[in-house]
Amino acid sequence: MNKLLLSTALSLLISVPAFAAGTHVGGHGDEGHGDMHEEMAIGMPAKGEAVDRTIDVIMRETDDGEMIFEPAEFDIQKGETIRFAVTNKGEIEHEFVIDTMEGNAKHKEAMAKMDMEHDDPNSVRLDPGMEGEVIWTFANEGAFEFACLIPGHYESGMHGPLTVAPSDAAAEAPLVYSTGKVKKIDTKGKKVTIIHGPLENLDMPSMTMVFKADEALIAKMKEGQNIEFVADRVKGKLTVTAMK
Ligand SMILES: [Cu+2]
Repeated sequence: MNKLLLSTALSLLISVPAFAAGTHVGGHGDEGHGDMHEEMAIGMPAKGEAVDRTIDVIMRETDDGEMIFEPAEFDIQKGETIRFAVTNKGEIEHEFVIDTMEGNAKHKEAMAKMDMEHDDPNSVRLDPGMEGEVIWTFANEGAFEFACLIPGHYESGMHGPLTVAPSDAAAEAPLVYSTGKVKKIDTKGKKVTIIHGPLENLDMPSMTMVFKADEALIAKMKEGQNIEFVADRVKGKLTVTAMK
């Protein structure tokens, strides 16, 4: 019983410095986080020259009393910069806002108390017959929403899903493994010499070459070991980027 208590106390003691170290790492992370605040979860405003594609958006009322956006949904790829060319073809004022669902819900609540006219880069408000635009870079994957937050309009149908999917670029590059034998390891220089088979992704034949590799990968290698690895160009240098 006493032994058990003792070992519990010991493990608590041991876990304290580990926790402190974890907090420290978190502190460093926050420095990077500062930059993140400049963009919203849905992304950030962009300039015209960055536009990858334009989506025409129409806002209008229907004969049966609904208010709609056309199209009714958007599918976007992460990293795309979109120009929403918005036209109000209705008889009353409308707006086009893109945000998270929570962001729109909060904003809508505020608008219900007081009809504010916003001039945020993630929105455009248009009188009947007018045209406007929102140019936006979708930096994050996720399920977002576009809406008109003028009181009553959301409820009349003016909202729809905006889905940001992973980019094709990320999907179309599966890892290509090559085979090889580790000839020499230079831990200090973070280099490894590999007698390798063809590097198909780099269009290179079998030979013996020196690759850069990070410490974690080098720690997994032994001279004379047969390996399956991914070779790629990183900053112009042949690098081992993964290993089985
Ligand atoms: Cu509206």
